[in-house]
Amino acid sequence: MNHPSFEGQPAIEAPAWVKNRKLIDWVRRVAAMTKPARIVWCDGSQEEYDRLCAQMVEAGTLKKLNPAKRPNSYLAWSDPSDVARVEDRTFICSQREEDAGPTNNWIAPDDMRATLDGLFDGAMRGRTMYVVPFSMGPLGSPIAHIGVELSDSPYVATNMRIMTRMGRQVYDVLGEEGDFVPCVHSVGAPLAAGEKDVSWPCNKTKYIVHFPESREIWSYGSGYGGNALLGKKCFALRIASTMGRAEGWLAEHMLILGVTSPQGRKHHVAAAFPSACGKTNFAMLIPPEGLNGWKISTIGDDIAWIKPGKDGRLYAINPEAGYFGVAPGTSEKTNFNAMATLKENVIFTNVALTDDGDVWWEGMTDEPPAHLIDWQGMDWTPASAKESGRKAAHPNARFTAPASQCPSIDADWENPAGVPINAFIFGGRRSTTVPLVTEARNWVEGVYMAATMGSETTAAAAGQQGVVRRDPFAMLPFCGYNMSDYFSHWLKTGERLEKLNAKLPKIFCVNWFRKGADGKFAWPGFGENMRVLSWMVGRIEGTAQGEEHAFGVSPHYEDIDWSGLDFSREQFEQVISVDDAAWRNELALHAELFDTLRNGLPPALTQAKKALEGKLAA
Ligand code: SAT
Ligand code: MN
Repeated sequence: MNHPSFEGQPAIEAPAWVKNRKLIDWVRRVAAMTKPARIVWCDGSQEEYDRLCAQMVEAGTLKKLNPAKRPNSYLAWSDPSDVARVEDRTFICSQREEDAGPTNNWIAPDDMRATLDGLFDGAMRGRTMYVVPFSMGPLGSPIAHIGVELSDSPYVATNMRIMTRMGRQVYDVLGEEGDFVPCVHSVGAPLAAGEKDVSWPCNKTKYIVHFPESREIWSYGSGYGGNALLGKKCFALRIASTMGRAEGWLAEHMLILGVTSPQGRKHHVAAAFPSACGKTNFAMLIPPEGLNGWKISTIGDDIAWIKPGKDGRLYAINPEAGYFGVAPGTSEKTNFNAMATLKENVIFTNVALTDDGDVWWEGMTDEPPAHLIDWQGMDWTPASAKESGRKAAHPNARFTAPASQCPSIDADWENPAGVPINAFIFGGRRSTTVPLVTEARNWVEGVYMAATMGSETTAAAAGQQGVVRRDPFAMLPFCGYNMSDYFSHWLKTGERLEKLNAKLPKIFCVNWFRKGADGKFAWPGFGENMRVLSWMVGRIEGTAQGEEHAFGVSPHYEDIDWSGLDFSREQFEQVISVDDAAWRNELALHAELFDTLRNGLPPALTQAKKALEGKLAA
C-alpha cells in the first residue's frame, strides 16, 4: 500500500504482475496530472471488493443491506443532481466535425484537450486513483476488447467488477505488448488536506468525452451509470461503434435472447430499444401460461457486439458481465428472473431503504411498505407520498447485478464465438401511430424502419421526459460517429452478407407502448410479448401468415396464438392499426430527420421513404 500524501507524487510502482509498458507509462502520466494521494491497482478479487465496499460504508457512500434479507448487497444514494446520463455534456471529438455528425456534440480535439488538461489538473487530489483493468467480452475471446479505467471513485471500481470481467486475469491477456482502450474518470471533487468528504462527490461541471481516432475516453464530474462506468456506453457503444465501422462489425444497443420453440428449434434475436423501455424485462421474459412450451434464455440485456462469420451469418456476444437495470417497475410479476438475479451480491443505486434494512421501489410490490427512507434520505410513507408526489425511488434508480445469477441465463452466454442472429427487433416507446409489430420486406426496408424509429424520452437521460424524439437504432446517444455513415455501414453489412449468399436476419419493428382512448396501455406487454416473438419465429421458419400494408407485414388477429389470454379482435385492432393521417405526420418527422442527416445520407433510404409515401397515397 502506498502512503497517503496530499502534496508530492504518490509512489506509482506497479505490482509485479503488471507488465505492460504502455499501461504503466500512461498510469504515471495520468497520476502526474490528476495528483491522487494514492494509487490502487485493482486485482478484481472478492477480498478487494469487500474491502472497498467496507470503506464506502465507512464513508457513508454505501449502506450495507440486512444480510438476512439481501446477502452481500449495498445501497448507494447519489447526489440529487447526478442521477442520469448527461447527453448535452457528451462529446465526440473526432478530427473532423463531419465525422461526429449533426447528432453528436463536437469540439475540436485540441480545444477539448486543453479544457480537459485544466479540469484534470489536480482533480484527484486527496483521493485514491483506482486502476481498473477490464475485458469487454469473455477473457481472451477474439471478439473481446480490453480497457483500463483510472477512476477516483471506489463506487466505479466495485460496479465495474460486476459489469465487466475485471481484475488480474486481464493483465495476463494484456501481457507486455497488448493494447487497451484508456479510460480516465474523475468525479471532479479534489479534497484539500483535512477536508471531510461528502457521501457522493461530483461536480456541477460535467464532460463525457470520446476521442474516436485515438480510442480514448475522458469523463469528468459525474459518478453515475453510463457517465462513469466507462466500459458500458462510452466504450462498448461509442468507441466500439467506430471500431466496428473500421473493421466491418457492429456494436449495438441491443439485448440478445435465445427463443426455443415447443418443437425444440432454437433461434437468436437481438433487439434494440432506447434506455428504460423494458430491455431487461424482454431479455428475461417468461412465456405466459398457454404458451409455456416456449423457452426464452438470456445472453445479454443491453449491448451486443456482432460480427459476420465465414458462413455469412452474424454472430453476437454480450460484452458485459452484469446488468445495470432500471429498478422501478421491476417485480416478481413483471420480471421474475430479474428479481431472482437480485437476491444477493447487488449494488442498488437510488432506491428506497426499508425499516428492516432491505430495498424497495415503486412497482416492486402492490402495497408499499408503511414506512421507508427515500432515495434522498428522507422519511417516506404512502400518505406523505400522496400529498407531496415524492417517489421513494428515483425513476432512473438502478441495480448492478452479476449476469451469472440470472436463472434464464443462456448456456452459450460466454461462448467466445457468440450466437448466430436470426432476427433483429427495433422498438420505441410510442403511445400512438406505430403498430405492435411489423416485419420489413427486405434489409433496406428494415434499416429504414430502424433509422426512423422514434421514442418518448425516459428518465435514463437528464432532460424533459415523454417527448417523442427520433432515436435511430436506439443509438442516438451512443453512436460514436456520423449517423448517416452508420446507416451506410448497416446497408453495406447487408450487401456483404447477400454476396455470401447468406440468409439475412429478418428485421421487425415493434411497439409495446401503444395507448387506448382511455390513456392506458392497450397491450399487456411483459410475458405476453412472447406472442409476438412466437409469430416472428413463425415468419423466420416460413409458417406464419401476415398481411401486407404500406410499411411491411403485420399479423392478422388469427395469426397470433392467443391461448390463455383474453384479448379481443377490437383490442388487437387498437394496437395493430395503421392510421394514414397519423402516418403522413410521421413521415413528415422522418423527413425532418433526413434533412438533419442529409450530408452522407444513403440514397437507398431516401428511395425507401419515397416508396412508402407512394404506398400511403395509393
Ligand atoms: O446509465 S446508463 O447509460 O448505463 C443506462 C442507460 O441509459 O441505458
Ligand atoms: Mn441501455
